[in-house]
Formats: sequence, structure tokens, C-alpha cells
Amino acid sequence: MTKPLTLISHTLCPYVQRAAIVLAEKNVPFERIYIDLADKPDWFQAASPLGKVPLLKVGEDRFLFESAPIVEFLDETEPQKLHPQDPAERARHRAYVEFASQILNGIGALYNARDDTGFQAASEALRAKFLHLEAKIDPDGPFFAGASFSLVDAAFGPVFRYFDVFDDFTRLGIFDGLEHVKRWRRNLSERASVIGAVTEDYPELLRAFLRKRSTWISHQLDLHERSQPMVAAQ
Ligand SMILES: N[C@@H](CCC(=O)N[C@@H](CS)C(=O)NCC(=O)O)C(=O)O
Repeated sequence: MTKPLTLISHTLCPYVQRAAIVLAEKNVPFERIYIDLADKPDWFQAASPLGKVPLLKVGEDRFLFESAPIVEFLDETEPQKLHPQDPAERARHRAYVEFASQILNGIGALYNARDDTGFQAASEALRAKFLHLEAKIDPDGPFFAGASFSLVDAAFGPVFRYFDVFDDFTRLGIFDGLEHVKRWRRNLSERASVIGAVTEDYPELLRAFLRKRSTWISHQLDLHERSQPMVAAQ
């Protein structure tokens, strides 16, 4: 019997989520190992040339690294293609997966901004990217390119998940008036593969990560939490 694939993960990593979503979309059984990126185990250092998750273990001592080649490998080897047939359209989808990575960098800029000015600048830069997407998403949905879930959708599920947590304690307005993007966001958030790509405590883990940053967003979170009535101990 062949051993199942193993996804080497971190609880918050959006790139790991891409691989988990693709595995779930294709109904591929897999194991998941979580590592502490602040204390990387020796075997991980040896297997990951860039020291990053995700890794996909595909055989004895055989690891794939970088989310893009990992999801492309899964698309090539498992049935139910998530990339389009047409080469030009496939190239366009690859470019939008990269676009999602650039948005993740923008989200990093947002949560690392030290003051309101930096925060607003990061927020506006993100809005400009979503404005672009508003004109590119299939207007009939439900997904990026219409009826079929694609690797672009797998890359954007984890992007929107950040905003689900941010929206609980701050008002960003990034998606105001972007009706196609809002509908796409909602559809992805309801997709089983996207929901199952993280553990149930993801929102609390992300808030804990934000609290530790001492940046503008941590300040917003702190203000929000102080304004909440104390939950009585059970
Ligand atoms: N380009 C990489 C990015 C992966 C990445 O940035 N992973 C982060 C966690 S989300 C990581 O492992 N960071 C550990 C480190 O840089 O030490 C990919 O697409 O897989």
C-alpha cells in the first residue's frame, strides 16, 4: 500500500492552506504535520531548502517545496483538473495565483504598519488590487473563472480569511462597492475545502499573532477587546 501524502504545515500559513484546499478538492487522503516556525526541527531544516512551509512529502525522504509547484504537482497527478486546458488561460491563472501572493504581502504590510498613516496607505494599496480583481472575476460567478473552482480560488480562500478576522474588530472598507469581489469572497468562505484548510481555532490564533506585533492593528484589536463586556467564567 502506498503511504499517504504528508503536508508539513503551520497553523496560520496561507500558502499551506492552498495545498490543503487542493488536496481536499481532489479528495486526496493526506496527513498533516504542524511545525513551530520559531523552533524548526532538524529534519525540517534538512528537507526545506528555504526553511519555509508548505512541504509536501511524496515518498521516503522525498519532499516538494514551494506552494506553486506543490499545487501544480497535485493538479497534474490527481484527477479533476483545477487549471484550465487552454495554455494562455492557464498562464493567466498562474499570474493571478502570483497576484494573490502579492496581496498576502500587502496584508503583511497592513498588519505591520506602525501608525494610522501607514495602515491607511497599506489599506489603499490593497483596495487598488481588489478593484482590479472586480473587473476580472467572472461576473456570473460563483468562482474566479465561473462555474469551476480553480487554483486561483484555492489561493484566494486564505486571502479572504484574514479579512474575516479583521472585520470582527476593525472597519477597513477595502471591499466597499466591490460587489463581484464580495460575492466571490462569500462563496469561497462557504466552500468545504476552504473551511477545512485551517483548524477551528484559526481566528483566535490569528488574533494572538496580531496582539504580539505591537503595530497599529494590534492597537485596534486591543481597543476592541477592552470595549467588550467581560465574558463570565463558566
Ligand atoms: N513562496 C512560498 C512562501 C511560503 C512562506 O512564506 N511560508 C512561511 C509561512 S506562511 C514560512 O514558512 N516562513 C518561515 C520562515 O520564513 O522562516 C510558497 O509559496 O510556498
